[in-house]
Amino acid sequence: MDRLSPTTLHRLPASIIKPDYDRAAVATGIVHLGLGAFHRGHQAVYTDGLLKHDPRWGILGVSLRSPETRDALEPQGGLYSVTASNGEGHQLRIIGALTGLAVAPEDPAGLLARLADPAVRIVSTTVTEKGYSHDPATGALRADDPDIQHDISNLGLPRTTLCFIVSGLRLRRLHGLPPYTVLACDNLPANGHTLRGLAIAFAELVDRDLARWIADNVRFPSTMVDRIVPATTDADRADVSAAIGLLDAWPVVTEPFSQWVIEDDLGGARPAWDISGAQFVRDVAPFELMKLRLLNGAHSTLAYLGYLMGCETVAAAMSEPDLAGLVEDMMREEVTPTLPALGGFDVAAYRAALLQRFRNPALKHRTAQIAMDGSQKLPQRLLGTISDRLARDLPITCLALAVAGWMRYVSGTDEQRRPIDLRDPLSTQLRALADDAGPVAQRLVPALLSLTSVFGSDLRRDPRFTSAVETALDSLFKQGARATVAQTRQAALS
Ligand code: CS2
Repeated sequence: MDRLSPTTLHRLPASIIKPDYDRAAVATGIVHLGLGAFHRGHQAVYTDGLLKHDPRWGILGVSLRSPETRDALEPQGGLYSVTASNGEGHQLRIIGALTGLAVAPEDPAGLLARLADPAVRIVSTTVTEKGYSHDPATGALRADDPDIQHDISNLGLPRTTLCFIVSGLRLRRLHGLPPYTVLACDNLPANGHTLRGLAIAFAELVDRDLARWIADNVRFPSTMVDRIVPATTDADRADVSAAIGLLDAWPVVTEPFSQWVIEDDLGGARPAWDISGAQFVRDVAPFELMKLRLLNGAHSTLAYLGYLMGCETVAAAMSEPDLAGLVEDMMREEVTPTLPALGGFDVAAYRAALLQRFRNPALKHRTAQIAMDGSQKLPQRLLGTISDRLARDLPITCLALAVAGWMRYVSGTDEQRRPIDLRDPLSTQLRALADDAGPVAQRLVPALLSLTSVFGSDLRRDPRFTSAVETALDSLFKQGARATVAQTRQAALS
């Protein structure tokens, strides 16, 4: 089968949406760090819709680790397909926004040179929670991280996102160029603000003047990003290639829904992404909180408890009535009351839409994929909601079970005693704590709560929290996830 590429593009059926602009005339105005499926199914799609009107914003897509995506997309001239499907129908679109592909570790100095290109006005990131080299509970830089330590003395050969951003800015300052705007697109609260603090903290370790220059001159708007984009599977490759009659080695399969809310603080470098449906707003915080606590909080709950119940995907977890009911109750009763009012926004409709999105049978979104990196996700997805509720002395029954679900998951084996493939930057520590405590809630809960980078120091001292999590984990160990979910749901309702 021939490859999808600029020379075969014309062969595609008319029903497939194709780039409606002259790709040869597109300049590279954005360097994007973290070229995963999410970026290609989200920001790159918004940018693709804009290039006809403004060709300054092509994207150099950078992988920070593996060459896989570059190797797959280079022979395709950067083209790939995005399939948006709700299980009943689907729409296929070819995205042409990637003007270049790079693999950072292969040539870090070359990437820095690109960052110093005056045509580049935005550097955006989807590097996942762990890519920020920070303590998720406090937002503080992990200055002792080995890669950060390496970067402090090798500014010209960065390994970390923070060093690429800061070293790129340093070069621009040296060359008398204006800085770029840094656009964080990860699921972190106040992502832009957080990244700004981390970039300045990193810069302070190497050059205080540079740190001040960054603080005074560089914009770091926050954004709320939302689209469910599971990792691409071999089945996706085969299905998409059959549908388009050309081989697409790295397609994106996603849902029709997409949302991007951007803090309107991009300075002069402001691509008109609103043409493609993005919203520019003064304050992103309420949107972020709503999305992180409702969508991502529910996602992680479905991931841990669903995995333990033997569900491979989110859609399968949603077909378990008690689990779907528990998540719905949690969103309505426990999460929603902690959210600030968003004038005129219908939260009940948003929740209903989320449940529908989770049920999308076209998405093979693996519970194990969402379960990854829990130590970096829990604080903003579940623990913040819990702290807010405890401050108002409100019950946390479902939320505590979700946290216990994570603890059961990191204990290392599933209910059939099969090993769980634990992927987490703290996996060594988690495994050691779990091995030491054994499958005993009264030991494992305090052991895991000692991780202050995840739990901070207040929650572990709050008996309302510790006893709720202990009770839930004890039941998960003794009765299993299915019975615990059913009983917790009954208890929460009564
Ligand atoms: C998911 C998110 O993998 C995960 O942890 O919860 O990637 C989720 O699909 C997106 O945030 C949806 O916008």
